Order: sequence, then structure tokens, then C-alpha cells
Amino acid sequence: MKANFQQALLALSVFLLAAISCQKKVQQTTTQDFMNETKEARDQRMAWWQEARFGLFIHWGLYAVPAGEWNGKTEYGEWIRHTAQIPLETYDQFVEQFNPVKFNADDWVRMAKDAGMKYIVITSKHHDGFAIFDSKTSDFDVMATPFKRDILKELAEACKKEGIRLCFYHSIMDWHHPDYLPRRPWEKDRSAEGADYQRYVSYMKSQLQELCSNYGEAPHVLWFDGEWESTWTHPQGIDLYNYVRSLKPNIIINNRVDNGRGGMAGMNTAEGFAGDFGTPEQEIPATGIPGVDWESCMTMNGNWGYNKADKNFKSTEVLIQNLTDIASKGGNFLLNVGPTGEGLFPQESIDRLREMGAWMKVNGESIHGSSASPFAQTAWDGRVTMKANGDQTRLYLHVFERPKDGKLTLNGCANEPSAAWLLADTG
Ligand code: FHN
Repeated sequence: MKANFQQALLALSVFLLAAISCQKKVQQTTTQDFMNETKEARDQRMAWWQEARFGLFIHWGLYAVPAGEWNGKTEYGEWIRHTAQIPLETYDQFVEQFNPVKFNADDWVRMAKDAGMKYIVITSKHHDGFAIFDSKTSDFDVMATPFKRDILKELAEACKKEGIRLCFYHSIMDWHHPDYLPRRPWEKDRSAEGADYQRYVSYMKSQLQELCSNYGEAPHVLWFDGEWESTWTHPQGIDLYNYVRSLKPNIIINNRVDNGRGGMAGMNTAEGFAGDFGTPEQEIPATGIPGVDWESCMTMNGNWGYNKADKNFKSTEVLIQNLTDIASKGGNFLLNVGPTGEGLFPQESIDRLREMGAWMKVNGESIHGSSASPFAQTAWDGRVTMKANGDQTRLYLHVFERPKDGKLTLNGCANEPSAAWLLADTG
């Protein structure tokens, strides 16, 4: 009897294992095609993002520990593992040192909200492969560090409290996972033998399932990156777009999920590539592109990840002019902060966010919910944003430099303005 019972138990456990592994396979493929949604459905899905116009980018991970310095050089950022050619086992030692005891999710979210930002995009996993969330599919994650707290969980709770939408940046390229290919060219002694790229894709999908299931309404956007290596193909981009949308149908996904992006200009080079918005990086398109959603992402200094030596911060004036320039062309501005290894925003970033917030407190209506200028250019140094106001159109003139003749002419304006006032005067 006992033997039979044990056999029955063994059979049951084998069946269960088969069911689980089979279920896992079913979960990772979808026949749903989200690429052909109606304009109405897409407009509804994109509405909050188009209204937001302004978000915070956060690059944070193990690279905050060296803070840009390696072997006496201080020129590195989030790419330090590759650019300083740090071997895997040496880089992994940062796991024991990552303990951002001063991290406070509420502080971060309030600084973003007070700056006039409506969403936050944070690196769930950058190219180094380290997950800043509690991942059951990898032990190369924050739970392996002395910190042992799920950073994304704490941010999700803080964002929910403040009405800020939390979004995740996730790198397709992974310099840590044994199945990711290609290896870094300088990793001569890290064999690629036995590496199975499709097994890596399955691992990536498992982590994406965790990210889409464990953080409530978050992520509202999945911001893919690291799509440019030859191992990542267009069919895989389409499949990943559909897979993520099958997990969260109303999620928004950038165009780096696929490989149609034309370099740092960030726009897809042809129709048919997956992704809901273009991603110009460290640049602003010369003109808006009617009917195309795009978001310019930029650093405040010269690095995405924290570099303690990089004090080359843009002035608040430049950052505000970038914001108005982008909005005048119908785009979103995703402005980056690289937090320190202690879990703090650099003071220079805090100062700029606060100053931008003071400007947005007075002028935010000219950004949030605005659309591109109807004018190709202005006769004065500045930009124009526009907003429907009932049966009227409200134009917002952003004057960078007061014209010498004191006139703000609008060549091509078809009718007489009914009124004009300073937003600062509306109290
Ligand atoms: O390689 C990344 C880089 O580290 C950073 O994340 C930027 C921000 O979008 N994207 C890639 C460079 O294009």
C-alpha cells in the first residue's frame, strides 16, 4: 500500500511539475494582436500620457555604488561594467555593498510631483542585469543585497498615494544572464558555450510578468531599451509588445521594444514596427511630427547613472526652455535623475526640480494637456503651446528673450486675440 501511495504521490508531483512548466509556456506566448487597435482605443489608452507632457526618469542600480569611479578614473556612468571592463565576479561584489539606507520613496515621489511631473520611469533592470525589485526568477536582485527591500513596491505605494503614474524601464540587453548573447567583446574568458538566447527571452518574459503582476496598476509604461544588438529581431519585438499588452492591455510601450528606431533621433524608420511612442535621446526634434507621439529623454548633467564627479548640470532656465520647446512640438519631456548609492537625489537635481516646480506652479497649464504650436516658428525668441478652451483656442507664448520692439507678433494668426494676460497675474 505504502509503495503504491508513494508512486501515486510521485506521479502527482510529476504531473503538477508538467502542468506548471506547461502553464509557464502558455503564459509566455500570446496569439493576441495588439498592433491593430482602433484609433479610438489607442487615443483612450494614450490620453493620460499625452496630457502629462512631463515625467521623471530615474536610473538607479548597482552602478550607484562605484558612482562613476573605477581604478582612479571618474568618467563612468551606468555603463561602468562595460566601459571599465569590470569582470562579472568583480562587478557582482557591488551586491554586498548596495545598501541605500537613506532611500525614501515618499520623498522621491513628492519631489517629482512638486516639479510638475505626472509620471516616473525607473530602471527595474538596466543593462547590467541587476533587478532593483524582488524577483523570484533571479537571485541577482535587490533581495540579495543588505537592503533587502523591494524598491519598486515602495515606489508603487508612494505613487498611488500621490496620484503619480509609476512606469518601468527594462533593458532587453543583459550583461549578466548566462544565456544573453552576445557577450561583451572584451569578456574573453566568459564562454558563451551552452548559452541559449531563447531561454534568455523566456527569463526576460518571466521578469516582465512579475513586473506587470506584482505592483498594482504599475507599470503604466514599459520603457524598453537595449534593443540594438543583432540578437534582438523585429519578430521578437512584435511578440514582446503583444506579450506585455496581453499582461496589461492598457499599458503604453515605447518603440525600443522593437528594433525600428533610427538611432538617438528616436523615431521609427518605417511603418510596422511596434511601440506607442518615439524616443529621441538627449535631443529635441527640429519640428513636431503631426500624429506621432514622442518623448525626449535627457539627463540633467552628463550621466544617466550617478557620477559623483559630474557637476556639469544644465541650468534650470535651460531645462525649462527644453520643456517648453518639447511641448511646443507636441512631445513629452522625460528628465533624468541618477540617485546616489545612499538612496538620495543629488542636491543639484533636487534644486532644479524645486525651481522647475516653482515655474510649473505658475505656468503648468501651458504644458499639461497642451498640444503643438500652430506656428512653424515665432518672430521672437520663444515657443508657443496651444490648448482648446471650449469653442476658443488658448495660445501660450513662452518668451525666452523679450523682443527689442516690445511686440509679440504672431504671423499667420487668422483672428484678433480676444484677450491677453500673464499667467503670473492670474494668481
Ligand atoms: O544605454 C542606455 C543608457 O544607459 C541610458 O539608459 C539611455 C537612456 O535612455 N538609453 C541607452 C542609450 O541610448
